[in-house]
Amino acid sequence: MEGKPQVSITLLSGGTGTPKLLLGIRELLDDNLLTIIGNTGDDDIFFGLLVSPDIDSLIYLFSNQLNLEKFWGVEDETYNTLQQLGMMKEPTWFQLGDKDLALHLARNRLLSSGYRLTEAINEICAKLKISAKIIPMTDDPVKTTMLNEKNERLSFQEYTVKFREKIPVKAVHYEGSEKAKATKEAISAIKNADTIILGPSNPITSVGPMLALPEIKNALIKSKAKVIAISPLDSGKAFSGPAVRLLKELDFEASSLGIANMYKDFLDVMVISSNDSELGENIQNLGIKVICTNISLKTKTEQINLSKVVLKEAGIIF
Ligand code: FO1
Repeated sequence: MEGKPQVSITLLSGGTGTPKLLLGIRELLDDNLLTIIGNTGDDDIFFGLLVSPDIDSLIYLFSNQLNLEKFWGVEDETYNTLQQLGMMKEPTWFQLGDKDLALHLARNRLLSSGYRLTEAINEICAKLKISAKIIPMTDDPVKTTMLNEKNERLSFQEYTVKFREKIPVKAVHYEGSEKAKATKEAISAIKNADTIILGPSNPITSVGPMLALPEIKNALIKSKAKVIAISPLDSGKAFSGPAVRLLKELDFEASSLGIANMYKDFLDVMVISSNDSELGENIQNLGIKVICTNISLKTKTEQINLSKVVLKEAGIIF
């Protein structure tokens, strides 16, 4: 696109918050300038097929198919397969749509023929003519699990979808993260970025699994790029999802300051809500520059305006 700047931007993304920001960024920059490292801690196997919700939402977003009401799955979806499965008394609590299943089948075929997860996703993106780079944080299995009061470990999807985030959580584990290696693609995306953006994603369930991979955290610490995070909290409330509840249950401060503390080893700039401006001084005392603005991403105008704030701070637009 003419007149749009040429830089290299790497984002770390979960499933809903960062994709909303990306809708704004896409209005300002070419997709081919963007590399997105996606969380795979939410991944799960259903009917033998790997489902990778955060990566899949990015694939749907960049191929202009994302359901923008739910921010997961494909628009104009149907559920015939699920209905048939229900008739056979198979579990149907996780709503796999017919169109969505096609992605899981395609990925399964590639994985079965020896592709790494990164390569399978790359191949699917190429076929869908996606010019942004979508990279999983690891090719190895890492599973975010929630420990309930009976000391049972629930998968992230069981916690979120089956139990609607309604059960108390004693601990969150990123199972497999001790052994998993970050992908070389993810590390080089961090190393080669001019700007790194942590979108307004849940620090425990979206960013947490990525930071649990020591190579990713160390690459962020060593990076010479400006690292900018957008808070997912406004006045102590999350725009979506269980961030506040989980932060409190796990004894973190459920505020933008609490999140700044979690990211302080590598963060240069934090964008927080104007409603939270009183937290600014304490965040600055952590060595992090603070920008106060409207961080709501409900409307297209808000998505573009917040993207402008971030890209201006990065020196990418003026
Ligand atoms: N979220 C739901 O609340 N209910 C569902 O049935 C559901 C199905 C689903 C299928 C595929 C997919 O990629 C995502 C899906 N999600 C569903 C969203 C998902 O649970 C979470 O929103 C993400 O993991 C969080 O990023």
